[in-house]
Amino acid sequence: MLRNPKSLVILGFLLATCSIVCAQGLKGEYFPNMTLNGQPALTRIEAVNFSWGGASPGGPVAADGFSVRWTGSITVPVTGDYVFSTQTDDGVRLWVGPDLIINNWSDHSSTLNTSTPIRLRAGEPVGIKLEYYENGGDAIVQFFWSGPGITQQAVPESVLSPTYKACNPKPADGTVGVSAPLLEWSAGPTAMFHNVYVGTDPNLTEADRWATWQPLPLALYYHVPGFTPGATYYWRVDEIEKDGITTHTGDVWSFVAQGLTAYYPTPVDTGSSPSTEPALTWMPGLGATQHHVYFGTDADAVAQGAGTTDQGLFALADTVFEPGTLDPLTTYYWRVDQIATGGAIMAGPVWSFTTALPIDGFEEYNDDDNRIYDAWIDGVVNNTGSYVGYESSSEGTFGETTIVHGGSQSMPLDYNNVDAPYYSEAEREFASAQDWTAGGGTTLVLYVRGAYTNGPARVYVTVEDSSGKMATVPYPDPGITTWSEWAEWKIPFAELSGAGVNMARVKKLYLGAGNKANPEPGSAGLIYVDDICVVK
Ligand SMILES: [Ca+2]
Ligand SMILES: [Ca+2]
Ligand SMILES: [Ca+2]
Repeated sequence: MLRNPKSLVILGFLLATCSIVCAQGLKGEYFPNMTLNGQPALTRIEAVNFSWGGASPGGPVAADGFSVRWTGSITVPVTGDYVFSTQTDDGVRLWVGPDLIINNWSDHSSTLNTSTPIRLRAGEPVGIKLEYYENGGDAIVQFFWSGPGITQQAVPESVLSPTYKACNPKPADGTVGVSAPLLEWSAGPTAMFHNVYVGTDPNLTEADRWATWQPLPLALYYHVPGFTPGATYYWRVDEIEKDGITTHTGDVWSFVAQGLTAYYPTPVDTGSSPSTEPALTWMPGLGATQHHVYFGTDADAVAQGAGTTDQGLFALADTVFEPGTLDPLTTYYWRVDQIATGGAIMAGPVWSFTTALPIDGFEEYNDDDNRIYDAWIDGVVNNTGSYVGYESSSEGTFGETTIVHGGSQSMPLDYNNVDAPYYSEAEREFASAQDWTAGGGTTLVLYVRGAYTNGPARVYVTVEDSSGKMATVPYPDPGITTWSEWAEWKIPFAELSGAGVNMARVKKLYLGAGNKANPEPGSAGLIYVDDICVVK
């Protein structure tokens, strides 16, 4: 078990350094209409200095009939009077703090609008909201300032901040092997106070609050004695404005403290391996010189270091063990002992994982006789909005070779629901019916990843059995297409067999975006799929 960090004592050192500013620019949200309505089709961080002409501003946004809202704050370098102006085609309105200082919300050709002077104080962030729409023809939006020593020019991203949240965590989010128990971050631009939460569960609660109402400067440090070696910690900093009420809840960050013995196994302990050819990895603990690995299907034999489980010694830099091809839906046990200077052995804990029944890990596809789009039929053949693989091959495949969940390939699946038939799907038919229940399989698992430039879309899986019975399961959150990280998607067989599909006779698998039963115009984008498998 992990130690409850509440029991740790905070020595509590908070040091001021120079004012490190969080990610720079404003947050731009692009809407596929002229009224800033609904979900943004595109979100990005940027300064506002665009002359798009007759072109689209990017991503799925059309060249005409869109609107944008930029939000965040500005921090001026010198106290004084500042004048803001906008050059736009078409409509614009600008707020600085609570005040609407430019308002020309109408169709017009490129026009300069200028505010009256506003007194701003150095180092004190002020909220910015800039709204804009483009009707037709050319599109221009530029955000200028002038002030003490500054002639009229585009407001640079260095004085803009898109967020009020804490940022720049150190250790960086996801760092493994943290040995110095020091937490650092940069404050949000309007923060006066900070609530700090640290725990071993990602769902941080009030019980995990370490510090309250810390009136701190912009760059912050917490010194924390004695992390539990090898444990994963989650932390979050909530920023509170000077009214003491307005709170900007931070993102949850994590890190793994360095272990005293081998630690941080992958697959995670008691987890699963989507592949039956896994690479087992670990991190060396403090003072390791080499490792001794044990592996097998008998937990007791691994715990005792029986000869049948002995995989020999591994050099310090060689923290990978590849056991070869394993049986599907089988639990394996392994142990990594650490050998210290002088030969002392520090036995590791016995870890376990269970293999899945792989359905498609996309590893076998090439650019010759086994092309990914020949296995996964796309819109070129089925006339939906899908496109599987890339236009041209690289590294011997039309698949994706950088953004992968497992192995060295995943499937890029382009969807375009802007045009009829307003849904996009790829389909794979198995040569013979597959028994997904063999060996005790109960759940279909796949991994899906999007990108922030994508439009939101309902992603779905359809399974069809050998008698033509089909069932469709959508991912619960249409935002999944906009997440730039892998989402694990588990579909219990009951959701499919409940609709009459015989999971012992699976003939076809479909992956799609949109709603085939009730198609409506939607967005476009590119998602990745990997490690489709069945688990117990
Ligand atoms: Ca226009
Ligand atoms: Ca236009
Ligand atoms: Ca793969």
